[in-house]
Amino acid sequence: MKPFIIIVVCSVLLVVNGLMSCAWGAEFKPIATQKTTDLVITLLSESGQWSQGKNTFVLEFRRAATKQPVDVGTVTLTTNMPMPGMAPMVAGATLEPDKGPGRYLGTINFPDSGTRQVTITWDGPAGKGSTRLSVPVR
Ligand SMILES: [Cu+2]
Repeated sequence: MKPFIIIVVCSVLLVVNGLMSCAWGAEFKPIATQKTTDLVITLLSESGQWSQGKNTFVLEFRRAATKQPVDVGTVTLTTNMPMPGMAPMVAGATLEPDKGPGRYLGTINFPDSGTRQVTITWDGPAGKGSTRLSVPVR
């Protein structure tokens, strides 16, 4: 009887463990990485790219020297696409702090594809700064 109980307990533990890694382990792939003097800023999403329509993503700030997450306080992300003969197409992200320092959850909506000039700003314990990068929307 005892080995049977052990097998049952082990099976239950395996199943529970599997379920938890599914819920927590949603793998995020990098969309783009930007280095500043002392920060590494990474945009991530499940697909590893931005596409036309609504996107959810993660924005992560790490200390360049140690690769440790760093709390940067208030963060903004805006995008701009210059279009010939038209007003530039501007879209901003909604960002909220995620679990843990230096990690933000964002949503942004792109009406069309094309490369965006992305401006990220931060203002908080790690100082005040901004950076720009190009990110394609597919
Ligand atoms: Cu456009």
